[in-house]
Amino acid sequence: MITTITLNTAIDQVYEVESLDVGGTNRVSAITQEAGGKGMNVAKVLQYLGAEVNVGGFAGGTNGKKIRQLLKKRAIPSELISVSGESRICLTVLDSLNSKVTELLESGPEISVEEWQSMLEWVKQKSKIVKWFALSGSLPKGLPTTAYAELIQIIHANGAKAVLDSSGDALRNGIEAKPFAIKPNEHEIAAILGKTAITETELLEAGGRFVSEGIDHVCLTLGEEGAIFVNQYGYFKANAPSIDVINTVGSGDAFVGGLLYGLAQNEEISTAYKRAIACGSVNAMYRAIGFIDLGQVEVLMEQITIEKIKDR
Ligand code: TA6
Repeated sequence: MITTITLNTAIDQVYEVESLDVGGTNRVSAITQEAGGKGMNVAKVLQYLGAEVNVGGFAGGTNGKKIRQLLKKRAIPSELISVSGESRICLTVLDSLNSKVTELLESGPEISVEEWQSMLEWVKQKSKIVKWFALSGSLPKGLPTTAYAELIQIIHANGAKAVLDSSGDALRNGIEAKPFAIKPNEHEIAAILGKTAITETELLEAGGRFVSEGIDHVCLTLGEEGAIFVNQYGYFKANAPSIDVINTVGSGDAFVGGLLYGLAQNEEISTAYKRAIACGSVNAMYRAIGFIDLGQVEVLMEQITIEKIKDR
C-alpha cells in the first residue's frame, strides 16, 4: 500500500480552446474535471501501474465534496480530512492550435490549528501500517512552512519512507527532515539556493550535499533534458525520450508515481529511475492530467539510458 498526501487538494479543471486569445473572448471546446493537487495525480499514476494506493489530505466545501466523488468514480480510496474552508479549483487552459498550456491555480482554504493536529494524528496512525508515502504540492494557508518536515519526522519515526515533491520554504525545510527521496526541478533548486538560474555543476553540488546529509535519492528533473539522479553510488544523468507534447501539467507528479512504484516494488534502482522518466513523458503525451498508458511507458523505458557522470 502506498499513501499519497495532498495538503492542498483541488478540482483540476481542463478547458480546451482552439487558440487562446488573452484579453479576448474564448470559446471552450472541451471541459474535463478530475481530483487534483499533485498527490492526487501521483495516486492516479500509481493506480494505472497496478499499485494499491490510497489518498489523504484536506478537502472542504462543495469542491471538497466533488473531489471525493471524483476519487470514488476512479475507485481510489480516500481518507481526506474535512476542513471548514472551500477547496480550490486549478484551471488549465489548453491551447490546442499552439500547443500551449496556461495554469490558473487558486490558493485553497486556510487550515486551522485543530485541522492540522488532526492531520498529524492521522499520519501518525497511518504510518504504522503503510510503508511508502508521497508528500506533494504547495502548502495551503495556515500551515507552517515546516509542515512537510513534521510529517516526514512522524513517518520516519514509524519506520516508513517519504518521497517529497514541493517547492520554496516547504521544500527547504522538508529537506532538513531528510525524506527518502526528493524530486525538485532545476528552478525549484535554484529558488531554494536563492538564485534565479543554476548551472549543472551547481545542481550536482546541491544533489551531492543532500545525499551526504541523509537523503537516499535526489531526483532532479530537467524537463525535456531528462533528469539527474544522485544517490550513494554516484551522480547519474538520464535522457528524456523524444515525444509529441500535448500537456505537460502533471508530468512531475507522474514522475513521482513511477519512482515510488519502483521503490515500493524494490525494483533495480535504474529501472525505477527509467520508469519515473517514462511516466512523466507519457503523461505529457495526453490531454488528461495524471494519465499514463502502460504500454507507452514500457516503450519509452527502452529509449532511456542512464549514464554515470561521476562517483561520490
Ligand atoms: O502538477 C500539476 C498540478 O498537480 C495540477 O494538478 C494542480 O492541481 C497543481 O499542480 C497544484 O500544484 P500545487 O503545487 O499548488 O499543489
